[in-house]
Amino acid sequence: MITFYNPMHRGHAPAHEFFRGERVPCFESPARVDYVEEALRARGHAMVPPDIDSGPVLPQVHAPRYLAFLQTAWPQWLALDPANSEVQPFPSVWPVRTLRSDVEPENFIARLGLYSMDNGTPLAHGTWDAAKAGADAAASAAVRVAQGAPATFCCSRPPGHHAGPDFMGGYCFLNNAAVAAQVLRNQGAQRVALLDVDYHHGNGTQSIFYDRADVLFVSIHGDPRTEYPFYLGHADEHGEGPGAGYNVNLPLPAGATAQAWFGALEQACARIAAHGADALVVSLGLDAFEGDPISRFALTSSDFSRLGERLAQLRLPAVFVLEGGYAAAELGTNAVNVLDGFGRG
Ligand code: OKP
Ligand code: ZN
Repeated sequence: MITFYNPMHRGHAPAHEFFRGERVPCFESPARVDYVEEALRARGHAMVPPDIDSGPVLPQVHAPRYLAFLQTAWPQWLALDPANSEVQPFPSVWPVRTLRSDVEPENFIARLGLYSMDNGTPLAHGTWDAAKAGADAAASAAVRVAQGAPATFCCSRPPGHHAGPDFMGGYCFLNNAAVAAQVLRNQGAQRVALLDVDYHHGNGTQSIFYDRADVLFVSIHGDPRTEYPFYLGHADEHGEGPGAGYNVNLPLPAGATAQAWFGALEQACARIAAHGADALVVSLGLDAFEGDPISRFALTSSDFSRLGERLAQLRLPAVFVLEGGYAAAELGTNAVNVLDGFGRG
């Protein structure tokens, strides 16, 4: 399977995040993608750099003022104090309910809060370049499928599915899967199905397409009553306006078995088949793995092969986009098991 990698990902390497009130090393590390690249190489998958600029597509899925902030955030942070090159900025105040988000504050940390859903998404000097190259890789993977490739893979970090129309969050900055779906639409697909199998609900992707019927969003994830992102991902979120009926959430309780997970996958596949899509985008998080350090599902490495085989039965051209998965040493095996299962199926 042709794979577009992100040549800039290593520049996004923040040192720590907050976890239970303490600073801990980032779970979302450059090593993750190293393991995936190693498995791709070992199993004979071609890897090429992105060849499409996502610049024209980004404003179709993100607000211009968010893109403007994100692109210049690090230089603005340094302009406050050159010593900030060694300091990670974190938001500390957010415009929840009753507070105004239409006026951009001048204060940098206040703007960072305006454009963030959590304090768990650290920025580093290379964040914009890494996120932009990742979006380019997603756009490239989608164009290749639009041109007739049966399937492509976007091997990139940071992930994207928590990034909403105008905010970052959950280690995500630009929504790569949304970029891929939008590119498929721009290239002539009338209907696209977007399946998110990451353990965490893809709140950003859901919100980007919530009022649209052309992109069906289906997600299998840990119940947000107990799992991140907590404030979205419930089963009663069906879409709105023209998008009513085109959003499907299949939350499962933390601790759900692989059997329950594959039951939800059958429901997802039935809805996707009914959509009459021209193409499929898969937000491929591998954190439903039994060994994931921050998630609580129980898929084994061979279950990921079964997932790929089942998705192949949809008989749709597919763009796979890497999302989460924090058992880094097993991430390559698990990701490529899905891709090879799809290739066999
Ligand atoms: C991203 B993806 C908070 C730690 C929790 C949220 C998990 C983000 C998962 N300080 N971080 O969907 O794999
Ligand atoms: Zn996740």
